[in-house]
Amino acid sequence: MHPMLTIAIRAARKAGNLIAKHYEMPDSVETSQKGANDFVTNVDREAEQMIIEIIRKSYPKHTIISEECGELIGEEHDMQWVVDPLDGTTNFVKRLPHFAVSIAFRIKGRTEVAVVYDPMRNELFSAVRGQGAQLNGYRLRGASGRELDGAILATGFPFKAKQHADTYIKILGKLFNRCSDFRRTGSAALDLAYLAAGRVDGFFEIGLKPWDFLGGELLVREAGGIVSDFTGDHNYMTSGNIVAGSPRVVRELLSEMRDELTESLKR
Ligand code: 2AM
Ligand code: CA
Ligand code: CA
Ligand code: CA
Repeated sequence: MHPMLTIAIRAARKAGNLIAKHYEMPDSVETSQKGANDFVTNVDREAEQMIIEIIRKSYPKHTIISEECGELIGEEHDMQWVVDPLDGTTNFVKRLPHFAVSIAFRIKGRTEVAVVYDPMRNELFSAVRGQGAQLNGYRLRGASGRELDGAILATGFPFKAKQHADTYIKILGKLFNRCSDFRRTGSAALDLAYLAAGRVDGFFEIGLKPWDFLGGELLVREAGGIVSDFTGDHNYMTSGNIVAGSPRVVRELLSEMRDELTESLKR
């Protein structure tokens, strides 16, 4: 097995088990607010520390970028771990059992290894660049087929960027005429993993952060799908605007969205 995959799986499972344990003991969860509609708990931070410790033990010189503690720059800046210790904190806090650990390993900005782990269902999604995506050891090819007509689309509402609410709702309305239905699960990492597994047929969201989507991005690509920004380009590392699905679904999504996109969302 790819050595970094071994570490990513070990870290994701260990953090996931901690999260699941706290889920069973709600009294142990302390929630605080980071911003409007944006929560963090002691469990996010503990899980993050566990992951950092496991990575550091094997690769002390690598750089780690993680949601709660930002960038820990190592001597080897080209070797980067991008970590979301708990994606779906709002679900976790509300005791809705749908959240995950996401870990991506990148060399010079190219993702080599990805793991998204759902500890409540014990589902481990993993991918190595060029070697395919897997769910608990079974090969995934979910993102390779399908068209927009009749598709199930996962999305996230721009809960933080509410200045984009009107644009977002217009896009939603247009897409609703084509697709069969939407899912809004509260975990972007799992949305992308589910796309790789064929549980949904497309995904789009405004203003995500690299730790939300880098793990899921490789899963989608290795399952036959593509990931793009709202202009059909690859600027989503800065914009965080993501469209994903089979090549056909992405093409059709982009063409439906084009007229509704405001200038600020094309950047
Ligand atoms: P987080 O739980 O790691 O913060 C996309 O919707 C992403 O936004 C989620 O993956 C989630 O990542 C984050 N998010 C933060 N607050 C949210 C909220 N109130 N509702 C949904 N997602 C939220
Ligand atoms: Ca968060
Ligand atoms: Ca997240
Ligand atoms: Ca998080």
